[in-house]
Amino acid sequence: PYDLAVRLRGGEVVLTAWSTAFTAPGVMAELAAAGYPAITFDMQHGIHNIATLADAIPRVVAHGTAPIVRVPVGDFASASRAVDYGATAVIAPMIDSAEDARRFVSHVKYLPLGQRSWGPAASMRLAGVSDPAAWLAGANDATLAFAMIESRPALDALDDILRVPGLDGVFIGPADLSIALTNGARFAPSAEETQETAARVAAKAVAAGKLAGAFAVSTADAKRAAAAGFRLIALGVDFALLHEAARATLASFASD
Ligand code: 3PY
Ligand code: MG
Repeated sequence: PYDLAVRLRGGEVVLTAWSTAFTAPGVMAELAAAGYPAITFDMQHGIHNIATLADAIPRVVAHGTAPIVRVPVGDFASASRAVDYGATAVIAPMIDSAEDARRFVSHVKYLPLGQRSWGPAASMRLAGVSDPAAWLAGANDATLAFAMIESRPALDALDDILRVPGLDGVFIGPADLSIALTNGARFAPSAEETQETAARVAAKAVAAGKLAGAFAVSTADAKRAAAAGFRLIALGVDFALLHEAARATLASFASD
C-alpha cells in the first residue's frame, strides 16, 4: 500500500474504490479483500471523519490496499491529519488557483516543499518505519498531493497550478467540471465536451511531469481515462456497488 507513488510514477493504472456511505471498517475491508488496489475515503461528500479514517485505514492496509483521502473544500488541516493517519495520497477538491494548490501542498509535505507539522506516529506504525529520520527523508516522495480540477478558474489557472512544487498531480471531477463547462445547465460527466476537456488536462499534466487522476462514473469512462493518460482512476462507489450487486442477485433469482 505504501508503494502507490512508485506504481503511479511507473505508469501503472491504479483503480480506486470510493468509500462514501459506510463508516464500518469491515465494509472497506471487504472492498480491499475483493481486490481493489486503492480505496478513497471521501470526507467532502461522504460520511468520513478523522475517527472513521483512523479505524478503517489499518484495515485496508492489512489487505495491501492503498488508502487515499479526499478532504472537504478548503480543509487543508484535514489533509495533514489524513496523512498522519496513514493516507498515501490526498485529493483536495475545488482547487481554483496556484495559491490554493500551494496552501494544500504546504499541509501535505514537510519542508522544504511545504510546512507539514510533525506527528506521523500512526502512519509510521502502518508503514513499518520506526526511525523518524528515515520517515522524514521519505515521506514527501511517498505521500501524494492531488489537486482537483473541476471549475472554470481551475482550467484557466491550470498551467500555474501544474508549476506548483510538491504538487504531485491533478484529479478530474467530471460532475463538477460538466456543471462548470455548461454554466450550471447540465450534469453530464460522460459528455464528449467533459471527457475531451479532461483528456486535455491529463495531457498537460503529463507534459508537466505530473500525475493525472480522474473520477469515472462508468467502466467505459474509466477505460477512456486510462487511454488518455490518467493513472489514478476512481471506479466504483460503495453504495452503488452494493445496490448493483443486490439488483443483480434479485434479477438472477427472478430469471431462473
Ligand atoms: C466530481 O465529479 O465533481 C467529483 O468530485 C467526483 O466525486
Ligand atoms: Mg466534484
